[in-house]
Amino acid sequence: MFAVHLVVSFFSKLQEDPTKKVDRFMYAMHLHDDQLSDISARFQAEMKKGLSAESNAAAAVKMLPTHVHSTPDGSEKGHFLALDLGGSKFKVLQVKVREGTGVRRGGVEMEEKTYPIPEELLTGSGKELFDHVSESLKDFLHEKKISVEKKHPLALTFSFPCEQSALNQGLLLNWSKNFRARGVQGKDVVQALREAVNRTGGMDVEVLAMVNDTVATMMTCGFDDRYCEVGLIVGSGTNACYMEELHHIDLVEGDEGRMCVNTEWGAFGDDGALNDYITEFDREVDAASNNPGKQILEKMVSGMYLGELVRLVVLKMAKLGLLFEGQVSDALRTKGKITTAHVAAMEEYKHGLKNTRNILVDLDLSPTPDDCIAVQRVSTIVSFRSSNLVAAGLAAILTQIRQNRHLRTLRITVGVDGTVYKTHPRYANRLHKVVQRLIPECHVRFVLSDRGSSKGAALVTAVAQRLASQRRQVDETLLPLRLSGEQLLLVKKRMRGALEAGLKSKGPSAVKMLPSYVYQTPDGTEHGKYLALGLGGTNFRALLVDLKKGLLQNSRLNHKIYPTPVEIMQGSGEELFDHIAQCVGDFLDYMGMKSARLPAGFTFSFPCEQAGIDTGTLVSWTKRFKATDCEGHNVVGMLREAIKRRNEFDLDIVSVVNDTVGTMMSCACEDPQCEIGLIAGTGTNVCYMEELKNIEKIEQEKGQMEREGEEKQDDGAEREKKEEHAGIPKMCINTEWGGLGDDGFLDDIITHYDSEVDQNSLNPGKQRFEKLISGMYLGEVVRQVLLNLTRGGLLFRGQVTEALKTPGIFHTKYLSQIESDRLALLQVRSVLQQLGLDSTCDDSIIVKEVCGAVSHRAAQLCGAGLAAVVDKIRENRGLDHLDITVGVDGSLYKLHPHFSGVLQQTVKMLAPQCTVSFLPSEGGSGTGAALTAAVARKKLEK
Ligand code: 0WK
Ligand code: 0WK
Ligand code: BGC
Ligand code: BGC
Repeated sequence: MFAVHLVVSFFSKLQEDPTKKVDRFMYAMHLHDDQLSDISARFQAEMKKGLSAESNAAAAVKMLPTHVHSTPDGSEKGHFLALDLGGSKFKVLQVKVREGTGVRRGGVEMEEKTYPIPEELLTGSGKELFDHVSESLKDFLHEKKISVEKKHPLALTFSFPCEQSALNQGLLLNWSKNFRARGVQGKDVVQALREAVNRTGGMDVEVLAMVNDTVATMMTCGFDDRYCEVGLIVGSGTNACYMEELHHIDLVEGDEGRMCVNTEWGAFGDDGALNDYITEFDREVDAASNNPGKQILEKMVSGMYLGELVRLVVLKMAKLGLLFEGQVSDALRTKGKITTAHVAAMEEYKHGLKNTRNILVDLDLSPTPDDCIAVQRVSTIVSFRSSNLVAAGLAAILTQIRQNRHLRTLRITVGVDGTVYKTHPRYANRLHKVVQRLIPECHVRFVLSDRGSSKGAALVTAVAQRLASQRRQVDETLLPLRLSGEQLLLVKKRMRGALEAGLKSKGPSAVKMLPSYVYQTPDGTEHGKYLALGLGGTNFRALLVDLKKGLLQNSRLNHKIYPTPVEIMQGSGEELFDHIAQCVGDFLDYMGMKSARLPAGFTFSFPCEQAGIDTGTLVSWTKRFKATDCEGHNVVGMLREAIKRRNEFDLDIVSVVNDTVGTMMSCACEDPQCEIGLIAGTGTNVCYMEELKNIEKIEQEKGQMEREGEEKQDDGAEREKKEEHAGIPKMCINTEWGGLGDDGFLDDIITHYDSEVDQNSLNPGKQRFEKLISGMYLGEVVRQVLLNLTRGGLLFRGQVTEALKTPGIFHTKYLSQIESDRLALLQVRSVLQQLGLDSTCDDSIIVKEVCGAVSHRAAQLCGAGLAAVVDKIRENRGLDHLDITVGVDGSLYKLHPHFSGVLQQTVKMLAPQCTVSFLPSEGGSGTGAALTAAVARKKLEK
């Protein structure tokens, strides 16, 4: 060993350029571009590992979610206190953010004071450290004459790895750099700060946000440059953050938009990923550090370690006689004697060599000029490697962003801070050049954060405040739409009361309870060919049904749907029924059955007063219909006249039923337990089999009832009861529950959004319950809420566009689309785009929430109404428990992603003594109309 040393020193003396000697000695620290690209690729792989839920726990690079979703948009404003803890200086600041007007960005004023942190506090108890922080804060308030009465929002920049589940919370994973205070790791540092502030007392601050210094730096630079989506620190420590796609961050809920991720790249290599690039000097620095094995990349890059690296290299070369003729001083042997500031000084353009000489002399060495050149070269190589490694890391991040956005080229800005980057000569230029070389497809601008990161921290808080106040105002706006269990129970009670009232009086009752003259559900013996005609919410349907005893499933031969033009819906009654007759004529033509005088069942989805199964006097139009000269007229008569007028074919209209009744009948074929028909579509309504004796308003063969009742009194209780009710004469009642509230009974539930919708509807004051539930109105309720939020500046930047003012623009189908879980927010935005509504990510989150609140309420109210019906049937039959099936149809129930589920939950909650099954109708009410016609015919034949 000694011999080698001799040979080496002999040669060195001879002739060599000292830098060459150093380059050879430090060969391992020279990283060529292909090595840097390799490191970059490794780092990107580590990033993906950190982002994925499976591999995050084992990942060295933690990729910590920051809950910062957006960079500043200029609307931030407010006065904030800020603490900047963790860099080389601890600063307390006041930050005043003025709101920008239009495109002009607002302004930021800052007052700051740096407070030294005594060494012992860095390694003492965490409590004392945070007490020092909060006392410094109090001193700052005092010195800057900031009132201690007022509650001050505070932003904390905390430059250490923290696991955050919200903006104002963060568990310290591990200290780094020279911080080692006890009792903080694993704790919520925001809580620790709150407790210290309470201990200090005499000031009222609310810690609204805690951010990493990289995030704060990105936000600071993002205030003036909207391309800034990366934050970089090369200071006493090193780290970077960037805006990642939310759906790539497995550890955070939601797939929409982006979130800033704090990479904590300082730990890259802690799992050995950089072992082939780590030199003996790095191992020495790590071994002597206060966190061996941790922050491997940071120890190759950041200001806390560069000086030490240089010292160890110089020490080794001196020991090998390659410097100072082998002279080694105690100072040179002493840790920390060469600082990063020394390294920077040695590299200065003009005075670098002079500085190097002075520094070495201060280390009790007597360097030759070559020694100085050599040592300066050592510094260059050490800091060069540092900037190269940072460039490799940045290249990985920028590539990730470019790939996320499927771009060939990327224009982006990196916000930077940190003493090494700011003060180390040539460091910044080297970094820029290497980044450009490694990723030429990215146009990268570097912006220095001029006054530290606290502006950014304040902006994060301002954004958090804006989002928090937005959240509060949105909640307030939506509160009237959120119904409590008590309110739903109340609606159930009121519905029950209205059902009872409607059965009694023939007079005006909100819930009309219209007898349908359908006395029984099909018993499977129905047969024959029937024409089923259906005038529903939006279309007219013609259907040919061939009923084969009990076999419903393939009885539907053919059908055709004819859209009903609005001008027909709102024209004259004659035109409407002529239109219907024309459609029937077209259908019979199409079926080649014009000459067959088919028996027909007519489904008429509007309230009709019936005197028998084949007459129905329209009480009032609902939904989009307003044809004249129809209300108060027998719709079967009007259809017959229209057919006569057409004089092309003839029909034997045997029955007219409401679409709820038709739906019940068609489902009862499949499930005899089906005694309720529910429509949740353009309109809403329900019918059910009521006991004749309860339908007081219709004259009934008094005698008939008594007779049947008496006969049966002899066998056992419950089963008996069950059987008993089967024999009790019933009739299907078309409740027309859409009218609940027309008497003001829902005014405490109805919101001003609903009143707007009602006022703008074709039938103001009517169908109030329907207007809270059905598809024709939900979109309008949403539009009213969105208008309200936009006027409040909470949406679409407060711009109330023509589109938003257009009635009916928000078709209910859009609700179903927007609320479907499969639809990413981007697609919500494209739905809004189609409606001419330009929206941001935040906007579409709010729109989705409004749609959810409106449809959720609709389903709950529908559930409350149905709970009243099933409980009435249960009590009718004196049962403790009722099993019953509801036949259901309608686009809202069938197409909306959540409506049916919420409806069923609500019924279960409000009618616990009933087991209610829901049977979506396949055949639609058309088949039901045919069945009703068949039942009616059978009755006539008897
Ligand atoms: C200044 C920022 C601070 C950050 C520091 C990093 O205001 O948040 O921690 O830069 O650089 P350092 O002071 O460690 O060199
Ligand atoms: C299908 C039925 C029809 C009913 C309609 C209601 O066959 O009778 O009127 O559902 O749903 P909408 O078309 O109003 O969504
Ligand atoms: C910390 C990071 C911080 C970086 C720069 C590292 O030691 O782990 O959280 O961003 O230093 O200050
Ligand atoms: C009508 C009902 C119909 C319901 C569903 C309501 O507007 O008044 O008769 O059953 O819509 O279509």
